Amino acid sequence: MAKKTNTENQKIKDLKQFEKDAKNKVLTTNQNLKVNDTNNSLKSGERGSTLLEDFLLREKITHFDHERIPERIVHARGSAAHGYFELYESIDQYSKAGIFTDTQRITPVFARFSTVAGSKGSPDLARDVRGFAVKFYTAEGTWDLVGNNMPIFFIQDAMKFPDLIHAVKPEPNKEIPQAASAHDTFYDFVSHTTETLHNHIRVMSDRAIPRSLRMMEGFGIHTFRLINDQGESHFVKFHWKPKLGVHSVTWEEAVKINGADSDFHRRDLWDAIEAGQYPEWELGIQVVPEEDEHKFEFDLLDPTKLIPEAMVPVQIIGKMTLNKNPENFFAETEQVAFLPGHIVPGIDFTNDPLLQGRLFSYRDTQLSRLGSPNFHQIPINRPVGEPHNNQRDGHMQMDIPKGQTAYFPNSLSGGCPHLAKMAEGAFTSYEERIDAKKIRSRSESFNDHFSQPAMFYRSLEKWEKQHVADAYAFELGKCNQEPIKERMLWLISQINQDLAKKVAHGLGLDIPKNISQPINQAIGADADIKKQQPPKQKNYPESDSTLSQAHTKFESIATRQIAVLVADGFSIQDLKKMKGPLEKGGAILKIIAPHGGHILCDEGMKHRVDAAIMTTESVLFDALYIPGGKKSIKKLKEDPKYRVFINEAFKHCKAIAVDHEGEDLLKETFVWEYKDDQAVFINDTPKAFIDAIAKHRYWERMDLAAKLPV
Ligand code: HDE
Repeated sequence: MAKKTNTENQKIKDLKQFEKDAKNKVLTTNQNLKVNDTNNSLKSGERGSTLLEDFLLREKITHFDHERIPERIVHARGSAAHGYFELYESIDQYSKAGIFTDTQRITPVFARFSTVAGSKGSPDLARDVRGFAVKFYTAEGTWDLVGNNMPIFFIQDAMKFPDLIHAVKPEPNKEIPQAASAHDTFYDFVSHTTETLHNHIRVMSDRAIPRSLRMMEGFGIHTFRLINDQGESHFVKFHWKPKLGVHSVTWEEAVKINGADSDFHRRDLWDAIEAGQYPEWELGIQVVPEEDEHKFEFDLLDPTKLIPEAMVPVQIIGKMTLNKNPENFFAETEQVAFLPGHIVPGIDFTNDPLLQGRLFSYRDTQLSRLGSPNFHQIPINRPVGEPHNNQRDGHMQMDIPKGQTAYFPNSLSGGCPHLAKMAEGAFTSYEERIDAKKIRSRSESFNDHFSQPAMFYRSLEKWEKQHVADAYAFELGKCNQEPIKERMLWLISQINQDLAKKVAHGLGLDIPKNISQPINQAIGADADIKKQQPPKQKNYPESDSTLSQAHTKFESIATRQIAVLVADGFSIQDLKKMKGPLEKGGAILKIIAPHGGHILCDEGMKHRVDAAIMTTESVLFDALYIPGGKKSIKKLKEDPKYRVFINEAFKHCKAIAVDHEGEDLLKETFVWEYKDDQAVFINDTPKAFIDAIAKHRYWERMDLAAKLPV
């Protein structure tokens, strides 16, 4: 594949042959019969009964009746886009994969982001892990890196996955709550399963409520292997780092965004791509030589542990750009099937027991979701290049395999399809030495469930720590069962005493001295928490700056949404002053006015309104600007919603700028009392405002903001 960065990659070309466009075409049945009435069924007389004969009605209704397929059991809610991956430098010392050695090629990708627990129609800002699945259509076959936006998982063994998911999903008797972990069954499970605590504290952090899908990291989680052309193996962890940095909203905003625009993330991804502001992530690897496998305090095969970047730095090797929205949601985003078992020569699995279970689950789930072993023939799932083998038939067979034979070996078809030679790039599994007993148990090396969540918490900034404490207090506050809350409190106290104290205060409970023995005994050996406490001396860094969002990128205002509050008569000179520099930085200004349609500036020109105030909310924006204009400000003062809008932006620690008469509107909000705040700009320069927007939020305002009503 030649190096090209437009949207015409090989996969997009392949998909084009399946696209259908009804422009200037006549309406037909599926048999291509022209139809001149699709509004009325065939009846016995104008007021008579419908006739069974009506094949047009039957075709239309029958198809409609069968339009839905089962949603994914997890990750049902998702959004996806096409793009490409390019390699910065060859890593042939580690891997022989073409995608990791050929810097001249661009590899088409299709990436799908998702929440885990909610149904297909659930809101985007649920507190949850985000799926981060990437399908690479490589020249040597499809590679799926099916990851999450958190570097670790809740459980260590696939055997526990149905329990975890049953616990977090809506409770089975009443199907409540939707897309929320804040309920008894989830915390019943978590409080009895200490291996969940590391991923769980991440879910309590801001990572679980991203500002945008474009502003979150991705992780392959498991340790994989890279295999070079000498057949040598290195352990590897995959990382995606967003070019825009990692940013989140606050929980209060998340709750409000879910009501104001439940498609917030989906819309944001779509709009950014349509606007040509293509999301980008760099791919990084952490490489560990085979001989260092046992060098760490934790087991590399344990998916509840990460390798601190302070111990093994992430080496950036390439970049993914998403530059094309799907043509059809169902055909592409819904029907795409990711399988961790899709790998290519140069990449291989490890014995991580979670990964091993996933290798079974994903193919199995596609069979029930997509209904046929031929799901790989759906256009979005087809590899680039034509696959050949002796698999035949099955529901919805789309190919027409030619010839007399469908077996191997054969002579009648000249032995074809023939076996690939190693020199032709055949896949062969890494020859790992195995000498073991068949055993159903957990390795002792997986035991420490507390050191890493503790390191995570220690690495956070003050504002991030507060968010974590608030999240625990919220989630447990929604639980009804006191013993579950107490158990959780005790476990949190084993991670960090200060954190536990804050949560206990929020719950109005004391931290128990110990956990209640009866529950412990009832669930068996797994719950013997003493075994899973960290031994006294652990060789972990005190903290790792990469675990905190305070150390992410704060360089750009690209794609930031700026609300501009105006009415007729606003100062066009003020707006011009801000608009040029903001748009130059890639920010998007949205005119919010008392009504839709158009408004007039003070020089009598018409300006298109992006949203009438009644249709939008402060939480949907990153920053706020109010230009002057006597008449405009007088009008804005009449509607209290503008004051709420401004107060909320302040409470959520956003940058606010006003010019000239805009000050008068500010005087009517509680922002006025804090007008010396570092991110409130009155008649200031665009640069000052831009620098504050690039910082994402002014968190120093957080303690004050918490006390303000809205
Ligand atoms: Fe998944 N997971 N998972 N998972 N997972 C699915 O496959 C499963 C796990 C992840 O956008 C399902 O096609 C098991 C870890 C993503 O289409 C299902 C276990 C990670 C997606 C399934 C895990 C993930 C899924 C449901 C424990 C991060 C969405 C629909 C052994 C590394 C992919 C489907 C998309 C989807 C099973 C654990 C990520 C049921 C059994 C760990 C991003 O097969």
